[in-house]
Amino acid sequence: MSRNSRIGVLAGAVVAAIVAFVLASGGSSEKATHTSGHAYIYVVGAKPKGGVQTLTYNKGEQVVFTVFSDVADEIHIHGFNFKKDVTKNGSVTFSFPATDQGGHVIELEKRGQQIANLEVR
Ligand SMILES: [Cu+2]
Repeated sequence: MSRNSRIGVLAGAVVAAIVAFVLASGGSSEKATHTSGHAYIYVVGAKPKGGVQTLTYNKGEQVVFTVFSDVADEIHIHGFNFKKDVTKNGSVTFSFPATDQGGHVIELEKRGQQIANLEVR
């Protein structure tokens, strides 16, 4: 085997490994779940990137999440009934204690588009 073809085989193996890693980590259709800590929601084309993810917190923890949005709207957290405006290509951060157990829809209020689910358990 020449030196160049050996390099070619090696490069091919590296590419195959990267493809396998990407498929294993992000290729499934399973919805993302975030547990505790600071969560990030990306709204692209007025839809949540990667689907509606569930943000899970234990009761008494601090809920912290940031929404980045490519459309102007109002972010509404049902149950807690917190609302904040977000500008086009802007972001808004919420931080509050997880006092109410259960599932709470987070949505783009004007569009009626759910962007995440807040689960307090
Ligand atoms: Cu709402």
